[in-house]
Amino acid sequence: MRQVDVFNGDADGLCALHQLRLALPAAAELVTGTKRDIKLLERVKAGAGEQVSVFDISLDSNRDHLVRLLEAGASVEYFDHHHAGTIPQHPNLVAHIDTSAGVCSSMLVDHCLAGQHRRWAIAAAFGDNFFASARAMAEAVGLDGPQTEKLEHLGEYLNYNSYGDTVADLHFHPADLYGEIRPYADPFAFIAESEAYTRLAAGLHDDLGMADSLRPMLEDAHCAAYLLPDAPWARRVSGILANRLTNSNPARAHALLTPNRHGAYTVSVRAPLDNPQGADTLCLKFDTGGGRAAAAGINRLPANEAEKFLARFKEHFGK
Ligand SMILES: [Mn+2]
Repeated sequence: MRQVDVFNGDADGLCALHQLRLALPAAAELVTGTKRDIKLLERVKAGAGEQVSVFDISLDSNRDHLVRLLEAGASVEYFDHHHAGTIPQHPNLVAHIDTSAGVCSSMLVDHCLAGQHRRWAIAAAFGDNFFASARAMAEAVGLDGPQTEKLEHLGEYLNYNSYGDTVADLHFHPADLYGEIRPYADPFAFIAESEAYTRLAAGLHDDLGMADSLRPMLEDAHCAAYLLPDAPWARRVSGILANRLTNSNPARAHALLTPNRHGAYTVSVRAPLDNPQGADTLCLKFDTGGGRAAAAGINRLPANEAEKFLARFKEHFGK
């Protein structure tokens, strides 16, 4: 049977797919992109007797094409934790969707596989910045501190590779990065042996070094905003930088603005870790905004709306 695997190019998308294919191998066609390329189902053609598996992209953002595929007779299996809206009722759709805080797509696959490849789900939860979930799973499977820390780094590096304006900004096309992890059932073997792992670790280290000299354009006790330069390193590191700033200043909300190829800004917003609410409602006030309560973004903030955004950001999180 023809199989198409459609996945977000971040740690969660990769690890969700990887777990399922370790358990149920299939020679699949791959459809993926950068973290923000979420309208992936529009690229898929499939019909009767064909199977599409989808990992870690919002159903709501792909609804029309999901319905198109189902009506064409394809079977679709869907794993996701982003805003879904109403889930279409169709006999050919199996939806594993849970938008609860602290649940990522890889944890939904892990649940279906009864924990068969849980270490990859732990890395993914770290990648999505769900530290409490990741640590709880690590404890449950008896990993020690150093092992847990290795999976934390793995999740962060895989996630780091997904940020960019286009796949040209990334160290690896996410489909190629999946090819690198695919031979490894054991994430610790991937960490020890893979050159891809070493390259991502070095890349993140270099990009964070470049970010060291950044100073906030807005900063108080409740929020801070940074403007990044128009450079591939800045587009790659923005998401990781946002997570790191959030983890080291848990009472503060953060916003990062990075110039993109549309002459606009790509915006990453993180709600305070201590009260992870409201990032999505702020971003949804802007045309291309979306995301989750704790972490959201705006894909194309027109340059002339930057000031308006900063004012709204300050107002939204400033008390
Ligand atoms: Mn995710």
